[in-house]
Amino acid sequence: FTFKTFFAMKSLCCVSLFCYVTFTLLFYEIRDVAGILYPQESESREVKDISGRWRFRTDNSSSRDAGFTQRWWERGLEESGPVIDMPVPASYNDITQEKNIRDFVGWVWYETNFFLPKSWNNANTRVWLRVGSAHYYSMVWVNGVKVMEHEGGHLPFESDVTTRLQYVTTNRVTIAVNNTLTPNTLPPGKINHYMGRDDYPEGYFTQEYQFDFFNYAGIHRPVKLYTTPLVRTSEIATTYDVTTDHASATVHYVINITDGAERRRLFANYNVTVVLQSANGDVINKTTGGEGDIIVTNPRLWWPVGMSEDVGYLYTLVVYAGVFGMNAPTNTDIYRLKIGIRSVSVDSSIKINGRPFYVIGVGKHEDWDVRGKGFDWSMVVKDFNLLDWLGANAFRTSHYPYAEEIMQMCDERGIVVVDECPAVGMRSADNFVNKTLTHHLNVIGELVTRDRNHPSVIMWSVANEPSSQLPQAANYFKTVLDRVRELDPTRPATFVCNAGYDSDVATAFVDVVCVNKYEGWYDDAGRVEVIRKRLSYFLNKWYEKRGKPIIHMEWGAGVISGFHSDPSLMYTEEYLCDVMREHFQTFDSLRAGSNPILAGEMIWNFADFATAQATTRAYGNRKGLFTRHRQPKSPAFVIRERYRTL
Ligand code: BDP
Repeated sequence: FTFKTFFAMKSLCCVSLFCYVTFTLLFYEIRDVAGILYPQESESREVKDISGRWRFRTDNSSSRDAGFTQRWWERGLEESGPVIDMPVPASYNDITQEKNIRDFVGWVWYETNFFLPKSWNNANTRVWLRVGSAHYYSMVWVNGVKVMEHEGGHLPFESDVTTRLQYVTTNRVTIAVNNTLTPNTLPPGKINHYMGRDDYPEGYFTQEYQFDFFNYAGIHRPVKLYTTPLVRTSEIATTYDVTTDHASATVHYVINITDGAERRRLFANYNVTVVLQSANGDVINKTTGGEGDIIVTNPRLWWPVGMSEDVGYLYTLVVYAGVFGMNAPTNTDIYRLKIGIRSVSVDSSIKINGRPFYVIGVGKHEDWDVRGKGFDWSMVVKDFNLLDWLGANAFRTSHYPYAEEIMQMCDERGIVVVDECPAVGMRSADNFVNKTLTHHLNVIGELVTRDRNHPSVIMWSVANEPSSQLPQAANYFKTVLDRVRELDPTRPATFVCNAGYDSDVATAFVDVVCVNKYEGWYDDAGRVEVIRKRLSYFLNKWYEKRGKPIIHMEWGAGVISGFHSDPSLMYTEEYLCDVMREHFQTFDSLRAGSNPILAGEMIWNFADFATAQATTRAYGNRKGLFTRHRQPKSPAFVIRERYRTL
């Protein structure tokens, strides 16, 4: 199945009224998902980052509801109890010396104050409050008035707070965040109560989850205020057609213009001009209207690392939106979207711009010491430098959507992304129910609308290691994968599977089979001599079953930096080097030849990361090529040698 762009399909179908109507409906459906453009400054927009040192308190009441019964949002947080300093963005868990805060489950309260420039106080300006992400359920008040609620971590949410703001005095924003995971959240979890147990302290409970990373919580990404004119560009969706000889490309775009009452699609009243600029600002082409095509002759295509000398080339789509008749510059909203022109397709292999692309990458985490999952430019740039050092061309946003700034860097640096939903640890039947499904579909809507314009994203992953052998998983994943393709018919979609090739029922609906298997670790621990044969058998079985290209998404072994042994032993640096060499033999035999079945390899993991405490985890998961402090273990050099050669 080739992923021709939806727009190409639409024009092909013009001759048939039926098809035209069908695809037009789909076309409009794209608009119905509220996407959030990344806040950026322009001649019409200002951004004010209010992250920094906030006031913070955990709600230690036994039912964790004191904040609500005592209405903590109505006054300064200091007036209702003690507060401590808490950085934003950061997970709160590792900031203090308190075990209670590290392992806290329930509502925590954040608060800060800010002044606004008087220039923002005018009839043509709307002010938005935007939280980059908070884990997991959030409620937000401005000056004591509730302005929004959001379910789910890892994705942004925002609200028009124009009418809630004050210009003569300071403003107060209060954010309550709850990290509780239930069978129907993504990721799922459950609370275990020890009621009636005389051998546990009274009221004792624990949060359990079945994913392998620490459940960091708090406000993880920046909190920003930004302005727009009353009439603004609220969404942009772009897709591309590239001719096979690369001589020409078409950028298809759909723009949502929203007025002060949040009405959409009123293009007749608005004046929309769209200009495509080269990276150095030259005008390539321009057009008008809320939807349309821009032709680019001799386009500079977006290429990932290793496929061209010209990596990560980005054009800028400048969108001017104003109201007819009052088109003075002050009334015109200006938004600049960076785009990369490229096509993605899947037949017997994954193709970028029609050429086969072999994934050499890593599984990652947003995980750093002290700040947990809190966004931090130093760590982000360091990680990109390490990816470059390794020669990797890809990573998966295992196991949740990463910060938008990370996605932007992937676009610029030509790093391909498999963009993943936070559906990890769906291991029990009560995770596959309608309540979860509804939330899953919402999350997908938010993820796709947030990330659809990133050229680096070449595939959506809707889950990691669900129990896809359960009968109900078939319909569940068919529904979820259909939804992704409905929202974005231009990219392949998958989930990452660790069910047996003989028992899985859901990979029938994926475009690329993505599997996790730890030969020499969870399977045949310590027996590197069987890896080659077993791995090859396993991957061939998958190919026999589905006949689709395969990415080996997770493989690896735990290594404690500084442990050595010859012959190698599990947990030593030498052991992972041995495991790697055996894997490479099999990978090479399956990615070459007349019928290559392997489309890529991603080692688990880029760096050591924090997990829940467990007897199998010695100070976190140690499968990193790098330590948690980003220093290379010797296997990192083996991967570097391979990736740089490939
Ligand atoms: C895989 C999971 C990943 C774990 C890894 C491991 O997808 O999240 O961290 O195993 O055990 O099953 O290291």
